[in-house]
Amino acid sequence: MAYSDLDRPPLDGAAIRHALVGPGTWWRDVVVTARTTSTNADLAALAHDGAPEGTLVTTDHQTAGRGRLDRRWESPAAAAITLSVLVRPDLVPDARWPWLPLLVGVAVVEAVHEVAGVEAALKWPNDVVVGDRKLAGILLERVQTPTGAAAVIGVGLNVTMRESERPVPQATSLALEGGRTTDRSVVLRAFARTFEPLYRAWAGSEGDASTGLLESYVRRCSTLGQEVEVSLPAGSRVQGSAVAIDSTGRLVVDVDGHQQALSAGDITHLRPRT
Ligand code: BT5
Repeated sequence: MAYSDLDRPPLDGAAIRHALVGPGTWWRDVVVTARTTSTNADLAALAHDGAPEGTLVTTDHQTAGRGRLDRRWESPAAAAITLSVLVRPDLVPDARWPWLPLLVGVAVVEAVHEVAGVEAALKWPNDVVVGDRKLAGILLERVQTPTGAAAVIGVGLNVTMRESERPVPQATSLALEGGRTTDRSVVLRAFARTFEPLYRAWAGSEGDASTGLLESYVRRCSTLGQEVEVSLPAGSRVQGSAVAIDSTGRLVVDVDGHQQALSAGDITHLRPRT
């Protein structure tokens, strides 16, 4: 490892596994690799081979990270957390699965607040932002496996990324935001600890977000109350004010007094309107 990367030690897989997996915890397995193309792709393959809910895959260097809609997620080696979590929410109706990436966003915001003191917010549906700078991205991929439908939820969180390494000008990292820790293991474990109870409560209520998740999400969502312009895949646009999140995690936009609910899967871009 280069001299300049002394602040980027590799993840200690055994220590993370020891901290997360054990009697009474929800986490079942932790897989840590030095390098891979995409942790989401790796975990989808494990899911096909029967990996249980509660499997977490992470890597020091992700070389072909996926974003939404075939976009890319780029992270310098050992400068980010790139992880994927496998869930099998068998009792949750399909219509409520879109809450999963929103729930993960809440866990990321809480974790970086707790261990790094960075106050992030959620840009609907699931960008984790500090001001208008993107700290983390989340990608949900639904997979059919021999034992039923599952979801692979990926998180890319910039930790020690420097200004000169930003893949896009609006990217930021815990280091750039003055986070009090940039130890990836510490942040990863905080995320895992925060995610577990949120997920258990949501899955245990059959995905009913009104039992707490909706309120937690709304409290951290910076999109609500904004004037927004939303681009849809067919090239059309919706302009209006973002007024609510509905029971399935859709954003409700008031367009000239007429309310329109937008699904995360249906939007290409969302921008504040100037
Ligand atoms: C996302 O997509 O934000 C979801 C990113 C999910 C990445 C994780 S990493 C672990 C797991 N394994 C994977 O293969 N993927 C997941 P989207 O909303 O489409 O945003 C992608 C856009 O964010 C790109 O087009 C860039 O503009 C920008 N971007 C790329 N890398 C970035 C970074 N490191 N920080 C901030 N912005 C970035």
